[in-house]
Amino acid sequence: MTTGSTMKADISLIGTPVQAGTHLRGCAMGPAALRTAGLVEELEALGHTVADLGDLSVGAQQGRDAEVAAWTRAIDAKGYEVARSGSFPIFMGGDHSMGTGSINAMARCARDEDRDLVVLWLDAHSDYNTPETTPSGNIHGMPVAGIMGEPGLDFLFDGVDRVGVAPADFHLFGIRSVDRVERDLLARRGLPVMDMRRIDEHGVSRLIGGVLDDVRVRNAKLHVSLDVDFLDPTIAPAVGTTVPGGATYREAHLIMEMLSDSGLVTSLDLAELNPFLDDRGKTSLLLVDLVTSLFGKKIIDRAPPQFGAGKKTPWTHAA
Ligand SMILES: [Mn+2]
Repeated sequence: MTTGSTMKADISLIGTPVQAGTHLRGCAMGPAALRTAGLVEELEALGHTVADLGDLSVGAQQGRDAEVAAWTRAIDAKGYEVARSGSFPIFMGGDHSMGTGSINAMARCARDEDRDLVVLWLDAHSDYNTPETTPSGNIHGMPVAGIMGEPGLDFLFDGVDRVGVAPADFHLFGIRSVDRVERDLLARRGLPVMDMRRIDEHGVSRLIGGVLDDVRVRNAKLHVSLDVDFLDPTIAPAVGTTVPGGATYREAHLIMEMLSDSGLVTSLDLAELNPFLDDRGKTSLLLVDLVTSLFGKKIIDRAPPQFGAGKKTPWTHAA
């Protein structure tokens, strides 16, 4: 099942309230906030079938690393089961360490179908630190490095049938905060980095269009991983790692509408929503809005305003 403007999707919501990957509490409330903001109802209003599978849980674990690893196992197992059944999984986080599990699940599905998995990682950060290089020590800054097999992160895949993603198929989009060591590693490994300067220079439409063309030609699966901090903090304050200069409301919706029109997306992460930091639910509501765009809702789905003959139009100056 993929997205598409006219296609009616079978969608499964999987709550992944992991917050062991960050030092800040609140991400565990992410799935509840998305439900409160009406995610199920809005998707159903578009004609889709939605099954809310509730939240996964991992129980008590010995320490932070073991806890994140347990989440990866749980998310990988459930995501794989859901996607193999033909449903479209929306993983509701939870901090971004959730991506190790969801992406591994989708990479396994792709392998089963003899296809490749392409990832669109929408984020202010490249999340390419390792336990050696990390300034913060937080695992939510490491999932991409883990997926790419960087040293010190194998523990994340403990007990998981691990399937990699080719570096050239992992598109980092919206990046504007990268540590020095990360930058060198990214360049050496060859991950495509579409930072904010490239987005300013070329525009969202051309860059996303390029990724979609590639996915289409290769009949690959496409996983979208949306970190709240991809968005500008003025429209999306509910995240512990805000960076100024993020995607605007219009850019974010354009991306979602292009993804929707393409019909190529096969799974989605909503990561890093921290409702504790929100302003009257505005970030949760925006995320729900963006998801509905991805599933076919048009911002402008009404006829343009009509103006009578001889009447002033907004673009005429004084007659
Ligand atoms: Mn992230």
